[in-house]
Amino acid sequence: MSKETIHVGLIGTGAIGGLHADNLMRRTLGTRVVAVMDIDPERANAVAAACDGARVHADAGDLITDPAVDAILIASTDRTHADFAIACIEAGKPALCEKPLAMTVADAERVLRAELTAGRRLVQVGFMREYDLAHRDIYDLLHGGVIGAALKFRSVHINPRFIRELTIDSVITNSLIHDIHSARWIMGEEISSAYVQWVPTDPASPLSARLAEIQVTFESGAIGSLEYNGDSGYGYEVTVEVTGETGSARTASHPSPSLRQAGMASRAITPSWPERFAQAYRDEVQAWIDAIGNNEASGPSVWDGYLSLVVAEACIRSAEAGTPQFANAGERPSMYQ
Ligand code: ISE
Repeated sequence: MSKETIHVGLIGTGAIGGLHADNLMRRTLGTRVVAVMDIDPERANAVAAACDGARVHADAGDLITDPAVDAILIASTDRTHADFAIACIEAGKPALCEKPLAMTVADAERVLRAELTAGRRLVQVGFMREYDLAHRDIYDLLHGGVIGAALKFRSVHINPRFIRELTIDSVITNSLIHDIHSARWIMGEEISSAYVQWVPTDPASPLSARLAEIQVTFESGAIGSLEYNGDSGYGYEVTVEVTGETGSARTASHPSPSLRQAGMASRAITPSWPERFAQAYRDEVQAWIDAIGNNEASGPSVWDGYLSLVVAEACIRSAEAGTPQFANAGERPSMYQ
């Protein structure tokens, strides 16, 4: 699409939708938001006003097919992502779909089939950690051969405090889905099995999850652990470490400077994900817009979104069974090589 300015329609104007709108309007070259939709009209109107009077649609389908809209950013509630992604594919319009791509493998397969039928990649999935410099450093060290073959992957994902109580299933599909993708992306190979353990937020609600850990094995025989804390009470941190044959690489999880004062050494810890990944979100949407302008696909694909759900469902089965469960990646279609 060789256009000066890519006109984006935004579905979902909550926390992440509002952040994307602000980035698209104020920090991204070659684009503007021309239409928004949200089930909360007040929220939609407020974001539309902040987007120089973008059109407000009451229906997502109308926004997707609006001739003034070139591309769609899907930031609505998780359970709506698959249907909206399919609608964008059927409209022949590129989309950036926030994670997760779907809530189930079956729904992710519907998106995959729609894109394979379309014969071209149209949907990028919002695994923004691929644009985080700390994560890219780990990727570059491993794939540059600096630490030898990878033997172990470890991620630690710490949320400050969740108001809404999350079950182990929703922690897996909403939060740990990031770590599942990071593990596949950085290790460059598929996860073959997963074993889930967790600590309930409330012993009276055994499916509630305050802490969780997924132990994984990779196709090469490497191992991994994906650790989650949903209620740290102190801040937000994401750390990744890869141990290789000749060394290990760990992200500097505190990008802030070290402060020494009054006999103490301290570092500020980001309060939550918008602050920790502020630059990654900007780079993610700039890469998406640039790719659209060059008629290319970029970033995490529908195949990545589908495989993250394949692993997530193996995790959910493991949580139910209390045993390790296999994740079968299947044959990668040539369109995603
Ligand atoms: C949230 O939806 C995000 O995507 C954040 O990146 C993640 O850290 C958080 O756990 C999720 O709830």
